Amino acid sequence: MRVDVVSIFPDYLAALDLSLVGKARQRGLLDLRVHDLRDWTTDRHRTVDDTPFGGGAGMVMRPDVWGLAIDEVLGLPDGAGVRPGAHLIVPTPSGEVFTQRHAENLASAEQLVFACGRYEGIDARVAEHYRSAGVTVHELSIGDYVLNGGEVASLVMIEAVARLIPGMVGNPDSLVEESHGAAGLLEYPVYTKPPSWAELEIPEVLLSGHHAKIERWRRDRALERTAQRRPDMIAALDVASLDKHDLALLGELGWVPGPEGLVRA
Ligand code: 6GU
Repeated sequence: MRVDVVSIFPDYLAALDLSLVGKARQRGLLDLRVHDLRDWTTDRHRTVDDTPFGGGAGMVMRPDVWGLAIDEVLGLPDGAGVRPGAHLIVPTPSGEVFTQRHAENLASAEQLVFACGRYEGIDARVAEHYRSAGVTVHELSIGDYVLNGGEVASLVMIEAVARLIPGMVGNPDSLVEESHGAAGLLEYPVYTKPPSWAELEIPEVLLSGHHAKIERWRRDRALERTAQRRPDMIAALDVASLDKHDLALLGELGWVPGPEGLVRA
């Protein structure tokens, strides 16, 4: 996969040399290039922003500079045309919320281009223009809080996508049961050695070697934890995916089947 990140603070992306993403780059699974937006400015001051039309606080990033940058990283000036597998991602707190489903879909893309805005954001014509040109454009937020720019959000999204590229994670089983996977539940609590620590013991069942009981215990803890921390995820469960034990436990926790999924009793 090819990933391009365009930013006025390219040093922010240095963390992508580390850990799993860094290894994927070394192994050639990921061709990741970080660019300085100011390389596409044409004036002496290397200006990337200006005041907003209509007035108001802050500065807006200029579409002309962004257009030159994005055309070049997409390979458009060569006349090659838009790669069908190219996605333009514009991190913005006013975007759709990025989820594991976005990460899964983006993991099979040929190219991802991250356009990191600062200040009050990028002139809205940039997303509109590339959409019209046939590029798949995603305006994405990483959650309901405000960051100073798209760089950290891009780091988050690149890590979430890169670990799903085939051959990236050492043991693909570790992708199966994790939180926000297909089951729609948070992950159960996990334990390792030593078996006694700070006067806290490991739940007996995990030492029993009884695989069916362990599996049931873990599912119960996942259900309880999800009901406690993420009731929105319980409401979104497919009732048909729940067995009678699940439904009994959820009933004790105050959730009952309604006409469109589980509702609070
Ligand atoms: Cl993608 N950008 C900024 N600036 N703030 C955010 C965000 C993105 N997602 C959440 N907050």
